[in-house]
Amino acid sequence: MNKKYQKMFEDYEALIVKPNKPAEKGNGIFDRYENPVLTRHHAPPFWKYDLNEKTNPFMMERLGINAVFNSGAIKLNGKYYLVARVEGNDRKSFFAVAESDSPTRGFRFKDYPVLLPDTELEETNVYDMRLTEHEDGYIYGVFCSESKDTSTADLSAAVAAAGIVRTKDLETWERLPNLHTLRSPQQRNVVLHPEFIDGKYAFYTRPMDDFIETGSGGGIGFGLCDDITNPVLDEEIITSHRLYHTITESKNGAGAAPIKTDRGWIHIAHGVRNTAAGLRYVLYVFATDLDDPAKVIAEPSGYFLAPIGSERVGDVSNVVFSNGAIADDDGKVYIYYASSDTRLHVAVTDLDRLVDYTFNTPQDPLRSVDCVKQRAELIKKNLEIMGR
Ligand code: BGC
Ligand code: BMA
Repeated sequence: MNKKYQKMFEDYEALIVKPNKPAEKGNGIFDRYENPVLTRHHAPPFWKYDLNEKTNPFMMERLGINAVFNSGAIKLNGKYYLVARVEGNDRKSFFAVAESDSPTRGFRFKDYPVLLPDTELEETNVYDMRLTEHEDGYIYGVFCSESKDTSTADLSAAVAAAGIVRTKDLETWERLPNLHTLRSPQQRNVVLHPEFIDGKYAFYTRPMDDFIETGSGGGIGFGLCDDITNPVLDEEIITSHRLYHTITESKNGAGAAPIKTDRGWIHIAHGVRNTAAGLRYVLYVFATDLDDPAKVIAEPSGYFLAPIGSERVGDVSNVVFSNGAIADDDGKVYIYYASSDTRLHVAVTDLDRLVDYTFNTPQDPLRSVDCVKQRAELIKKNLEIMGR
């Protein structure tokens, strides 16, 4: 191989083995890690360059990679796997599996991206896969399957639906039909619940009237499906609602598959509000009842994790988004979140902290005047402790 390519491969290897450590200033709730776990530079050079000097004398990238971000996550046979959204310079996304022995560093993509069975002929783009290890024995991947909306003259009109694949080894993927929701024309952010509910498959949905606007869609939905090989949902009950003047005012959506704790199912979701500078995406947390995963039993006030510093800047700035988390055997919880649709980070917490955060953080009182009262109570108690 040409010398320049050798250097490129060395740099790539150095990036893959780069150490990572918690950033210094945590907030007690979680610790961010310093370096992203996946970036566009983690795409192997042989995905981008033609390594043949004759056909590529100038060593050009022939098929560039623009970004590596929103990733599903799972631990399997002692290894950590991310199924990332990889976006080419052509704006099309695809999925690729990265593997590591560590949850916070060392992720290396398999030689080939996932070659999805081409069963949805109108599908133009795919992204944001949520992985669920279901009690039926399969690992499911539910993702957004986007097609052009041909019913209008608007060139950018699109239809979002939930695509479904399943696998046992993250190598061979069986594609099932897209989820059909009888009452919602569009769907994004659909997640499969890991257990049967009343003997049925249960999905978290995000009903929406339009491609971008949720319209009458009131929040994160929940519905049951009899047959996963012919997936149809009728009723979608709203679990976590969108609310005026909160972090979920414009939209919200499920993130990683919910984490089971002895107090309830913990959901790491995203909330979106609109601003003069565009949509702002943050992560938030809520818990639902162990026996009735549609029933919200706790919802801490405000955001759990918001974009800070350099996370705020990227292709779609002011965004954090998560569609994968791993609850490890030692009680640690790794939350994989992407910033500004550009790169993927990890934050770590543990089940005890997550449960404490979820059940002991006050709720949003929804009005400034009550928020000040809430804070004044905290200050009063603290001043007593401080002897003032
Ligand atoms: C993009 C997504 C985005 C969605 C809604 C899609 O075309 O690929 O990243 O979330 O539009 O804005
Ligand atoms: C959404 C998602 C993400 C993306 C976010 C911000 O609707 O589905 O893919 O991270 O928008 O652009």
